[in-house]
Amino acid sequence: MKQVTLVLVLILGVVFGTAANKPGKEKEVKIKTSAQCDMCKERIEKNLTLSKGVTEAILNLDDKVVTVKYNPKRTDEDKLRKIITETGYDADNLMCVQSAHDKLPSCCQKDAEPHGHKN
Ligand SMILES: [Cu+2]
Repeated sequence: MKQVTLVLVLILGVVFGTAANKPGKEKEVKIKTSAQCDMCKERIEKNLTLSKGVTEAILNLDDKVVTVKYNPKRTDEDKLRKIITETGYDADNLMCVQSAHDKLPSCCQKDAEPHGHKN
């Protein structure tokens, strides 16, 4: 009986272990930002793409939502949001890092009039 249990545990371990280790298991997250224009879009996408574990970042200026594809083993949603706030933008309910925000061109700051982008 003991042996049967042991074998079962081993089989379960192999099954779950393989499922968890599937290569290329990418995750996707949508994060709302305070981007204003194409320069913001580029800035945010670049900083995200250059960070560890991110394979793709695409910001949609219509709804200011950036869609990030990432490797969950190398990064996580909180880190991604932190990168955005450190770039000077809000990320979901996280406020931007004020000093980073103040360094942005005035047209990119949050109180700027909407500009440069046509729907
Ligand atoms: Cu901008």
